[in-house]
Amino acid sequence: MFSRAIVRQPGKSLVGGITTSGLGTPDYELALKQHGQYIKALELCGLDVTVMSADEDYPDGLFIEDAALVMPSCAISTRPGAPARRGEVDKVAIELQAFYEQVDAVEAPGTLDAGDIMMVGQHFYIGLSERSNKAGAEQLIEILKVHGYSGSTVAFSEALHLKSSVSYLENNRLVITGELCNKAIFADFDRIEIDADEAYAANCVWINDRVLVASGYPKTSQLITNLGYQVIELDVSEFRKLDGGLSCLSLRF
Ligand code: CIR
Repeated sequence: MFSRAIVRQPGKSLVGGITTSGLGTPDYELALKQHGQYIKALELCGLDVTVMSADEDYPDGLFIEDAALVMPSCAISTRPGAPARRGEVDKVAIELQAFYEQVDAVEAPGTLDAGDIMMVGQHFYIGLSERSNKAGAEQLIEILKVHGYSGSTVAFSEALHLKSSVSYLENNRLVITGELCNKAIFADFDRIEIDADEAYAANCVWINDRVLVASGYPKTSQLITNLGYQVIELDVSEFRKLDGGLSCLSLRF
């Protein structure tokens, strides 16, 4: 169960965020509104939400998930793969110091975006992507071991982050799409496979037996509802324009 979340407000500079989507420039006012609805959904799931103010120097700073890995007993600052995002981690680490005695950190030459890290109980799957390299994953695994956790790597190429294409719903269940469906490392999970036309919705978020799902993906929403979860649909159109999804918008612990 999670009890807390940290989010970071979008700044006006989000219009200059990194993107490959080709979906156009995000609308700041609409992004703020969608972000507010996201916070309300986290609260509905029972979380105490800390809202960090926007930092205009970092257009992608609202995608706070990438800046740190948080779990019950420790927190780890990442070293984002995109140089323009590297400075995001400092203020997030300061915020985390309110909740953790110590915040560990991934260092150069390692790079790691926490959107590439999926927690399954005591084990962490770490995506090797354009953003997260082997050195970053190896450092993370060493830090995790100290805290009693384990980690393994998964190479992929089709998506920005590992969790763009796979989400853990607890109970040994994965929502999964694309090339990850064929990875042996995920073969023993019960898998909800998402068709290519709804691939974006594979990034969903389990929080205390509710699941946040992007609105506009009815097949995915129905599949997850059929398994007994309470689905909360949220419009994240403005974040999608920057290749971001639901999980990227918060740290949950
Ligand atoms: C980026 O390219 O870094 C941002 N525009 C999107 C980050 C999305 N984060 C995530 O999937 N965890």
